[in-house]
Amino acid sequence: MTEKTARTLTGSHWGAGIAETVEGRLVAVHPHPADPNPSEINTNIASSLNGRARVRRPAVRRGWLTGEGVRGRDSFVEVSWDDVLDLLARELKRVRQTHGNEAIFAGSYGWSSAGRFHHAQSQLKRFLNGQGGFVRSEGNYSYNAALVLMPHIVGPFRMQVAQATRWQVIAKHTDLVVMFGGMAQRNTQVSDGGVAKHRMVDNLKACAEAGVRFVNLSPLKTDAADEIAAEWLPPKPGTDTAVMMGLAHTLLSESLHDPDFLERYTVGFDKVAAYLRGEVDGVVKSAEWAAGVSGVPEGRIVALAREMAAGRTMVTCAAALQRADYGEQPLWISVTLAAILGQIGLPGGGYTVGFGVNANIGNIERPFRWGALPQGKNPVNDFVPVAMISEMLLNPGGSYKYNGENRTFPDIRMVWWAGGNPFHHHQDLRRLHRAFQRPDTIIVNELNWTATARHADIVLPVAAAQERTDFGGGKSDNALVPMLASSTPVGEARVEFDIFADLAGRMGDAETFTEGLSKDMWLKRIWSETQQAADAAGESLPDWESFIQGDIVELNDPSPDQVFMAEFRKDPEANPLQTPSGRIELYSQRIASFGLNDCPGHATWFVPRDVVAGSHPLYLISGQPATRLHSQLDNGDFSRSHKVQGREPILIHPEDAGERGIAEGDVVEVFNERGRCLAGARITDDIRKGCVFLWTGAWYDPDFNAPQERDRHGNPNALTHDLRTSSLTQSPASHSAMVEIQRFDGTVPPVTVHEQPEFEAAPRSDMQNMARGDQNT
Ligand SMILES: Nc1nc2c(c(=O)[nH]1)N[C@H]1C(S)=C(S)[C@@H](COP(=O)(O)OP(=O)(O)OC[C@H]3O[C@@H](n4cnc5c(=O)[nH]c(N)nc54)[C@H](O)[C@@H]3O)O[C@H]1N2
Ligand SMILES: Nc1nc2c(c(=O)[nH]1)N[C@H]1C(S)=C(S)[C@@H](COP(=O)(O)OP(=O)(O)OC[C@H]3O[C@@H](n4cnc5c(=O)[nH]c(N)nc54)[C@H](O)[C@@H]3O)O[C@H]1N2
Ligand SMILES: [Mo]
Repeated sequence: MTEKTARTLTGSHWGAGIAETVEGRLVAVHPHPADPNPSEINTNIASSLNGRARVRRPAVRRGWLTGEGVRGRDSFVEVSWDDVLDLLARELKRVRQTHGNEAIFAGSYGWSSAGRFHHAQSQLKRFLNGQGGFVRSEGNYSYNAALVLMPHIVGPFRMQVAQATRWQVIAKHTDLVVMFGGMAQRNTQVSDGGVAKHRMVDNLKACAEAGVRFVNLSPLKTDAADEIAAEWLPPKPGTDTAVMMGLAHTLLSESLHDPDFLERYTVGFDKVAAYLRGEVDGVVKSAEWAAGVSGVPEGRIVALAREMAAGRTMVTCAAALQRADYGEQPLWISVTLAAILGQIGLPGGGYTVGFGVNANIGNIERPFRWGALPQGKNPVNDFVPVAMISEMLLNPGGSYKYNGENRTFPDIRMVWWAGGNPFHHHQDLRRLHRAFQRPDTIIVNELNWTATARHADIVLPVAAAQERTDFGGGKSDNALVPMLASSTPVGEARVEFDIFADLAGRMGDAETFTEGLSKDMWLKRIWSETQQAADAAGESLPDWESFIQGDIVELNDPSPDQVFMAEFRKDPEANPLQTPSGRIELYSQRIASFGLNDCPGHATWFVPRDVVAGSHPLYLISGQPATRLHSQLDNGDFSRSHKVQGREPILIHPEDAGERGIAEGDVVEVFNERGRCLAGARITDDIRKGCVFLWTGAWYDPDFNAPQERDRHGNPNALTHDLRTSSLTQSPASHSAMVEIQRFDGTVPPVTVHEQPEFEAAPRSDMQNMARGDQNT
């Protein structure tokens, strides 16, 4: 190593790493030596951080200055920080005075970067809370149906995740794990806030060595890790509820159910049983019926039901299943099926929603709460369910249902996003593009010129995690990670704290935001809160200076032998669930009382809406990418090395490809009534015939001159629908889209979104006439 080379620790949602800089420029992030299975996602960072797409200077949309143009298509004008903050302060004052804080939407959903202090949403929300508040969003894209449904039938979902049965318990006690939606190894690279040690593969290996058998019910074979040699039974997407009903019906008709468990721990079983027997809708939910619906052979469903009853069985359900039409149902029937088996609360038995959804669930937990930047109190009481963003912007004052309430959409004039990428994460992006034309002003804090930044009026360039000092701690991890700045911000990018401190000053009161503390003082304060929490938990942490200059601090595992719902099983009267009855609600009187026809009072089978419409033949699944976190680092070397002719890969079954004359490595066009995109063909029999699999997260790159504004890059949300799971939970339903696919024989256009947008020089007078957003209404 030369003197000009430095190595510092860095942290991220996908793991800690060693950042290597040469003369202050980040050149690589290497694996941390303590991590048994480090994620390769780190190898994207250096190339992405120094990539051509970085936002280098504050920028204003040209059309916003002139009162013309279309968001997402216009060019930008680069301006100075002083000018942009003056202009922003004027516009914020105008919106507040004219429309009130209820007209500001800063739900700002997104994963942002790890770090307890520089967390983008916390910074934005703290700033706006000090300015009179904003309309927030409720829930997440990951498991929203579970967040809203589960409290009615079992209890708070986040608690269920934190209390998941540990893998070492499963290795010891379980005979069979039946995995609906598999347990994708690629997804266990990631955990919100960080994961110091990737433990999942080793824990799965231990299970396989202990003789635990796995069945993978998923359209993608590789949703089960090689190590567990799972049996692959691919159902048609969206039919898991039917398969589980077929299993449940078999258990009942062969008297393999557990009447004592159902009697003591659940309510409403009689209603479910009547439904399964066909007494409600005339359809018997037999194995034969389930086979017809799902394509899983009848004989295998019957045999599997018997195998499940014969030993200790864990039923698992991937979060993906509830990110689909009627996504509440696979959750409810998973609980119902496990209750019928009667093993809930026993070591290694019952059900789990969330194994494989991140690195830590079932592997490790946080021993105490880490300190964090306080967000303050939001004076505005209004919210929208997270996936209703387009709906809200397109229907100000419109009414909608949510969790049994009738609610009204706010009239939003200003949208502010920091640390999320709606033009990656939301469904039906052409609709979102129309919705984004509505507000007066859209502000986006970004690292890169993503499609979201390109849809903004004001773009603020922010520093990346490696360009600021912070510390990381996963929400479900047992380690704290020093994150020492390894390079200076690219261009004129600034850390969010400095941006909001300056802006708060322009609004007349910097202190409400800063409390008179510098960044350094804030870090020490948050660390000292963390130290106090450690003390209370009987742990001790080093002082800030030794910690930040040192290595990862690993703490005790608080619950290595945890068994989900063990206390409830031991004594349901003393430890009731937080449901209306205190028991597992296989039938929910409360949900039934809402009178919703898309989510009645017990688990119910529904045919996905695109299947009913019948307009396109192939199921589109858009799971999480192995090579990055959602859209983050899409322009990094590792992510790009997996693209096909620069397009996102799409997995196609050989017979589906053959019927369409598509060969490996071809550029293909994927389309339906909502939109179209290009992608790169990867032909494999790991995917169920009749399904195609396009990874999420390729930066959306619409060609406004092409049919249906074709996305040149391969973002599946060009094709997904923007209907929610149901009117109970209003959750995103991205996994329920049908498409057609064809070879693309035209001239393959270059992907432009990894480059800078178009800039224009602005006459200075435009800047002085700013804050004329009213003309945009
Ligand atoms: N079709 C389909 N769509 C899906 C899904 C699917 O399965 N299929 N999955 C859904 C799920 S589960 C999720 S969680 C969402 C994820 O959606 P998002 O969380 O929105 O996706 P990310 O790519 O993580 O976006 C984070 C953005 O924050 C920026 N960023 C990073 N650090 C900072 C920072 O410090 N400050 C600021 N201001 N910005 C920063 C990054 O550049 C990036 O653009 O996608 C959802 N969308
Ligand atoms: N590397 C990496 N890891 C990640 C993320 C990432 O972006 N990159 N994102 C993280 C986040 S925010 C989340 S929420 C989790 C998401 O975790 P999940 O929701 O579990 O992940 P997905 O990849 O959407 O889906 C898992 C699998 O479900 C299968 N599947 C889809 N639809 C159906 C269906 O109808 N039936 C059945 N049986 N199977 C189906 C697909 O084959 C897919 O591979 O992953 C996390 N982990
Ligand atoms: Mo997620």
